[in-house]
Amino acid sequence: MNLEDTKISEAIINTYKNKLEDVLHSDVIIVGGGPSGLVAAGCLAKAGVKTTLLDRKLSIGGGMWGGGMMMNQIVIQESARHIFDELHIRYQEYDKNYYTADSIECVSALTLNAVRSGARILNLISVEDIIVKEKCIKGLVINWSTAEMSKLPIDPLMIESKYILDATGHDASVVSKLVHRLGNILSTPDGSPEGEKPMWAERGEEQVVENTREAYPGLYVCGMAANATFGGQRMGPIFGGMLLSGKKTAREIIKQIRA
Ligand code: 48F
Repeated sequence: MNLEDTKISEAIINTYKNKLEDVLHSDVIIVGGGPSGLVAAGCLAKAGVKTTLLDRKLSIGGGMWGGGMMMNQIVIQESARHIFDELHIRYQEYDKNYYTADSIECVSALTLNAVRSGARILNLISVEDIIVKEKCIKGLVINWSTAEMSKLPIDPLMIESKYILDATGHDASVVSKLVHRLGNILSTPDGSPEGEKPMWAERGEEQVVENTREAYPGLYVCGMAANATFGGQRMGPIFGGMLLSGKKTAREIIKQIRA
């Protein structure tokens, strides 16, 4: 069988172009493919919501790959075990309320679930700015991550969405861009990001779910970005709260879309 070099290029260029064109208009754009963003993507897409997930890195998975201090095991607690069961992720009971799982299996399963549920995932794309009209976030300004890294003066492209989900982890990078552009306009007590608080796993795990909500019209926060925005403790390599936060935000956005 013949294999033409340029046919391979043509296949990639044409099919990627279709993907990119398809993400011009989404119901929800999730920025960040860590555990919370991936769970949200899976739930939203499964519910028939047109979902796009962007991540600036080559690999999706955020901080989950490295477990704790590069030991690729993670811990979850009882309240999140049902999510592992739903996604057929294997785990072991270490002690009462402590379950361990292989972080590589977790990221792979969360990613496959999101993609197979119908979420469009684009890696190597960075969000560099936001589109705000009539006091509501309407979309994002994106660029190749390589353009961001090279610091070359390359103009970006724009994509639209009904809702944006900041799942960018500790940086809460969409929230920070919003505040950078428009000042302290968040739904926090003084309108500014409240910032992450020190390590306290038990509190942080509860707060990450409580703090998962709308931070500005059209902009939701989940995962560590929720604790960075609404002020929650950090919790390290326990991931139940991240998974529950992803589920909660998907539920809330679906409710809004269907209202
Ligand atoms: O940090 P990250 O894994 O987010 P998360 O879902 O989970 C946090 C945990 O991993 C861990 C923890 C658990 O106890 O504390 O930290 O809150 O993933 C965030 C993803 O967002 C991407 C980044 O590459 C990472 O994969 N990201 C960040 N800023 C941008 C971005 C941006 N401006 N554009 C695109 N992607």
